[in-house]
Amino acid sequence: MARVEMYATRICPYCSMADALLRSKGVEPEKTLVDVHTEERARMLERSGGRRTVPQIFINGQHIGGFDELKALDQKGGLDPLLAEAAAEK
Ligand SMILES: N[C@@H](CCC(=O)N[C@@H](CS)C(=O)NCC(=O)O)C(=O)O
Repeated sequence: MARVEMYATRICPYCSMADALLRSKGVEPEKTLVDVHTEERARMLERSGGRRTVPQIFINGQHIGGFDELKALDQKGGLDPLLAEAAAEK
């Protein structure tokens, strides 16, 4: 099973939609709430190449983008194979 990370905030409709899509695939994303843990926002910007909106989603460390990109990836059939990839051993 892949490791799915999601930078989010507590009130965020796009985060909720991303969460629902991932859960529909049986995946529970590891959430980092950047409005609670504000020090993590800099890390999100660094990892996402400067993207400021939430969510920012990573699958096995690969930056996917926000909800729109996640949904587009699913619609072209690319999400399921990524989610099926095992997370790298740490
Ligand atoms: N196209 C983006 C839209 C994300 C978005 O607008 N998120 C809102 C929160 S739900 C946000 O970050 N707003 C703050 C901002 O635009 O700076 C996606 O699909 O993720």
